[in-house]
Amino acid sequence: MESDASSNAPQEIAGAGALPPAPGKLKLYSFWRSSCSYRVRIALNLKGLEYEYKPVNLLTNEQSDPEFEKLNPIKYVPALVDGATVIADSFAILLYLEDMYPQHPLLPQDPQKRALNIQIASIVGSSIQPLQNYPVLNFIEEKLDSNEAIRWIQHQINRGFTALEKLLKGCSTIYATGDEIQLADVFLEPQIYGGIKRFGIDMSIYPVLGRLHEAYLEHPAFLAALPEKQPDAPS
Ligand SMILES: N[C@@H](CCC(=O)N[C@@H](CS)C(=O)NCC(=O)O)C(=O)O
Repeated sequence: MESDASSNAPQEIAGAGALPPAPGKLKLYSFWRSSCSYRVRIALNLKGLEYEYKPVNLLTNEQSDPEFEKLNPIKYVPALVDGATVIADSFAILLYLEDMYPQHPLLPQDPQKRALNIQIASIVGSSIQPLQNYPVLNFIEEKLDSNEAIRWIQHQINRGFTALEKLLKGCSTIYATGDEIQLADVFLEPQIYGGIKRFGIDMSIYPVLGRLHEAYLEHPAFLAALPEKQPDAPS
């Protein structure tokens, strides 16, 4: 990990807020292939916010670097530093960005639509992604083998995608909950993209999700956030 976390992370860091404001460019601690980091990159792009990319290599365990642990005690990417404010966890970061930088709102005012956005975000963020995270995979690989690990992930993703497809049945808008990109989309695309590219998920059985995926791949905010376009992606 590039180590300027210490200079940007005051000693009392304990989460968002509290510290005196210090102007500065946003810094995103990210790993190119991390779907949680990908969510935040999309939102930063949508909101037109410039940021400095701080790579954290999960394959060499840089998330366990004590300097990074000061930013996120649970040792996951992403983490965002905004002046003296440090926030980790993609959901918390997205809500913070929504409050601080309201341009291109991600959460609709309409209560039903807002709840649907949060439900979709939650399915991806709580009921799919944590089940495919490295500690889970490594555990299954160690106890069983890598084939079982991939079968486990595919099962969990298919279970989640089946629910999402039902939830979005009849969706006729450009994006998941309307003709503007909203929170649901920011969660959906990194999960769909990783499902296809890393875990070989067959999207032909998810026509709505498949159509949304194509729409996302035409949007500049999503294109610029693609894993392979990040500075730490292998060339
Ligand atoms: N709820 C957290 C989850 C973060 C998370 O699981 N990050 C993964 C990458 S997508 C990670 O850092 N994994 C490293 C590890 O498991 O050691 C969020 O949304 O930010």
